[in-house]
Amino acid sequence: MTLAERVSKAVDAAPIVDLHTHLFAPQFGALNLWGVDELLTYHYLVAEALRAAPKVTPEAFFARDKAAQADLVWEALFVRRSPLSEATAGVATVLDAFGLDPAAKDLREARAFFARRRVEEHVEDVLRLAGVAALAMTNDPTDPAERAVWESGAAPDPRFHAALRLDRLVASNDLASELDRWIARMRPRYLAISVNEVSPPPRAVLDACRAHDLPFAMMIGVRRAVNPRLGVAGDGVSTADLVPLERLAADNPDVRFLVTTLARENTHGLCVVARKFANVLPFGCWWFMNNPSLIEETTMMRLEMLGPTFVPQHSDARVLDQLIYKWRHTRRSIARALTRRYEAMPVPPTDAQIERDARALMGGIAGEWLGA
Ligand code: FIX
Ligand code: ZN
Repeated sequence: MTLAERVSKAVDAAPIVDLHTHLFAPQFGALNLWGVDELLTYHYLVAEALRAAPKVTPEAFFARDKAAQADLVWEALFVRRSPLSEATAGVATVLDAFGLDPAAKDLREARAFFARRRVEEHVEDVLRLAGVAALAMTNDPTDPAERAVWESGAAPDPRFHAALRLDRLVASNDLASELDRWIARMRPRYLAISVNEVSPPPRAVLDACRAHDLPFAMMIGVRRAVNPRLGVAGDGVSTADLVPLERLAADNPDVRFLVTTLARENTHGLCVVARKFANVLPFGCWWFMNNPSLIEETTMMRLEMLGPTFVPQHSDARVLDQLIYKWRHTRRSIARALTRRYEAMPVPPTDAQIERDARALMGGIAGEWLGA
């Protein structure tokens, strides 16, 4: 076997711990999204379809029901064009994994296939096909539908860990007691927020992290509603100043920070911050960074600057089936980056070394931070 083949084999076999998704355990009922209509109405694809079919206004698109939206996306991005973008290639990978034709002229066969699936068996099959052992959800108690599930006392599937999302909760009048209450109810593995610029979080957040020994995740660089007509597909990116992150890490050495940045231009700066502060863990290639070319480049850079002490990727999946493509595609990019670094070693790595590194990068380090 060549070095590249040995690395691919180890990366393919390593169990994934997915540090950030928007998935819900089956106990959350209709919040657990799966199937071809959900796949095709993913906001990444909505943005691409409205670009490819500019005569359809966003308002006209969102006025259609979900199946009609999916039909339009299929026609614009898969029938009239080849699925070359990463989001479209992902749908093709998922359909192919289920033995469906990614070049079909309509969605009849795919819809019939998903209609026959039972949710419990589907969850098992997707996790197995994706090689995912555990994942983190995004749990926002200000969302009425989600809140109702937590308040009913539901216990999620133990592979789906809670992550308490603060984007809206931070506006609470009595944040400290809201945090206590939701930490007790959800038992989250970390607290999280996505921001445009880094600014110090409210004191109650850092206090809660300390009191409960929970990491604080910051997702930096999103500019919300750059084009509000597109809804969740309308968010953009800007480069952030990482000096406030250095201060935060320096001032709070007893708090662990999980950090990802959305701008490619921030990737290098975040590696430098992480070299200075062991309490900062760079994770994932987020959203506009989740492209094979950028994952390979980013993983190479992180390996060169940090060694295997970071989490190369998270899926950010919103639809269960996306786990299959997001992780299949990512594995290829990570294996390529790892192979290139091994090629730089004067003595080739043993199989045991390759396996150890692959396991740490794909799930070991994320699992330690998640306590999974
Ligand atoms: O803030 C986030 O967690 C983002 O990932 C989402 O807001 C975004 O819509 C998304 O799904 C990106 O992948
Ligand atoms: Zn996300």
